[in-house]
Amino acid sequence: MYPVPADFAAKAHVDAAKYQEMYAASVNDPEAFWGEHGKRLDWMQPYSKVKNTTFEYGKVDIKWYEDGVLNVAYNCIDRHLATRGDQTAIIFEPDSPDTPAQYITYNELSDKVNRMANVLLSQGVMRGDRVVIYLPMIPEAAYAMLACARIGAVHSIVFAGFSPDALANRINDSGAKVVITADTAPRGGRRTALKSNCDAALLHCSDKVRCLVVKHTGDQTTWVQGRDVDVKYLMEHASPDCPCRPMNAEDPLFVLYTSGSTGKPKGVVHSSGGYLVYASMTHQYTFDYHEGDVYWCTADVGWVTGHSYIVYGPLANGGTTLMFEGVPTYPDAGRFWAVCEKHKVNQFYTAPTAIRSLMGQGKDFVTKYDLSSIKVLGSVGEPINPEAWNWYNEVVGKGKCPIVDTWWQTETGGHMLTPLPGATALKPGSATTPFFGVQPVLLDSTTGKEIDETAAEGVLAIKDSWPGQMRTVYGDHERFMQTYFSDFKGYYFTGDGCRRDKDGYYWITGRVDDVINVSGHRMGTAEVESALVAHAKVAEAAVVGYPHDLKGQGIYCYVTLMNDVEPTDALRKELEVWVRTEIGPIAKPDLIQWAPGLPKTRSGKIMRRILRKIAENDFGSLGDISTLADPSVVDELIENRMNRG
Ligand code: 6R9
Repeated sequence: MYPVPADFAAKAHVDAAKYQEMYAASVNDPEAFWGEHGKRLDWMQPYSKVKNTTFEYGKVDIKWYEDGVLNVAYNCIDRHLATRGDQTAIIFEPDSPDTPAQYITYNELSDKVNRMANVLLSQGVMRGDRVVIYLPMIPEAAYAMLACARIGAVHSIVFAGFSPDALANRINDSGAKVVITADTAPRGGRRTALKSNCDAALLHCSDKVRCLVVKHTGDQTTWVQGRDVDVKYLMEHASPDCPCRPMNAEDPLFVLYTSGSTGKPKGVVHSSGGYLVYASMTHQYTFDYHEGDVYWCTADVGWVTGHSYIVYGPLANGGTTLMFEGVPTYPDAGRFWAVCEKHKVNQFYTAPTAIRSLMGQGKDFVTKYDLSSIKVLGSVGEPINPEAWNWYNEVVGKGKCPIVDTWWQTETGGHMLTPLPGATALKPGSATTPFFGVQPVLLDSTTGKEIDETAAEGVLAIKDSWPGQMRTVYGDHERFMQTYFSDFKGYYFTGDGCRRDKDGYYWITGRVDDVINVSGHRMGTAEVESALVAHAKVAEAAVVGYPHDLKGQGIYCYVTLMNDVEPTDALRKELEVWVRTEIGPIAKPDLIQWAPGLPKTRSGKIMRRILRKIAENDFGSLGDISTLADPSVVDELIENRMNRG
């Protein structure tokens, strides 16, 4: 246990006693609690109703502040102008340390967002229309998000590391009118050809889709007359005034595609009012953010962490948020710490996978920088192993910065289980206790009953709604109910397994479904499988995760080839490249095992439990294999397993 430093607690927004008091109030009377905290936003028309939610299967319906009217961009920009127009809103740190940083004030942010909003209007984007954003980590990504919010359009960001196919699927599923991209994206000294990826994607989309191009590097790209538009040029000629559209609290702010255990990625829909209340409140309390602090989240805006904790939370709070275009290891493994020193970062938020990879490079990359400005360290995306936690605490935090291990999901909009740095004693590897208004429960996975004992293990579910909760799956409310509310009736099911210790602390044990977590990126094994079977030489494929030192989990593929195909190393390479191009570099298989047969039940269902065990090199405890149609395939798979360490 690491107790809260007394001097930290004294200055924090919330200490242990206040946490207890506020938490009790939040669950005893959510209506009153969230009614009060909803006032942290500026409303054009105040709400009279706070909470109207049901988790009942078949009728799931989630509404917060339902008759309130507001504009998200107004809350992130306009309301700050009178008091902090000249304060830096966004610090932009480019890929190369030799390129000067940009300090974008709230006044400048306002100017850019208004202009970009007018550009979108000029392209025919109307309230409720979807806009796909396929941009690198540059200020224009934030401008584009806020410009959409300003005019009531719904953005859907596609991570710039995704392939043209993945981009096309998302443009088509969301029915976007416009896609915003950049010419090329520098990262780690190399350049990704985003515009040409976009060109390839648009071959599979309606020819009505406009392509707005941010000329970021000035690299040459192809140009389709009548379809492609130079955003910066239009922004220069657009008016710097664009009125904020009054939006209902429940109008969608964005759709973000995320992987599930089955089928294609689903469009997670977030609201305007409840989402912003929750993102801004968690940002303030979890990081103990104070006026004037410089805050840095290293995530990409393509993930939910970038939405809530680079853009919406910090800007709604009138904060200074840092956007980093580069990678942790360029020009060397000291870059994160160089940037922390350079901009005197006060709160630093990253993923365990980054910590693990930097740990391996040695302490010197950290200790040569002055990190005394850092007050709070954060972790997100996957469980943090104690070695990484200790290194983060000792080498980066010098033992004086609380580490907030934040457990949450794309679906939850903001932090759900997390320490509050002035209130919660820490245990390395535990996301500790719930945020205000969150009622976690452990369910018995077979009976579906709540487990009452404090010390217990089960699947993690949430008992009642919170304002940041997703509202639906884009265009498929049935799938929303099926995915999250059907297995355990009356609860929101997270898909994670979890242990609760005798002190009531929560420890996430990992996904209990067919979702894997590779370097903090969430991926459905079904997506990788369908990419593999799309290859002409592949007959069948099964994909599972296995423990990987750096990535947390690696991607292990069992591949059955077509009858006449020879299994060669060249083919293995070909399949790796194939999956990379089908989905994106993050989905590249780590291990491919040729599988003449897969373990199936008599009804033809692949027994993934067995494949997981073999991939984990833990084949001594395969459990009952008697229901297999042909148990002998198992011996063959064990014999030729790829992970032997
Ligand atoms: C924010 C984000 C969600 C899944 C989630 C869980 C894993 C996230 C974690 C964590 C242990 C943490 N996860 N944070 N596991 N400790 N602090 O990552 O969203 O991409 O939707 O992933 O990530 O398995 O269910 P998303």
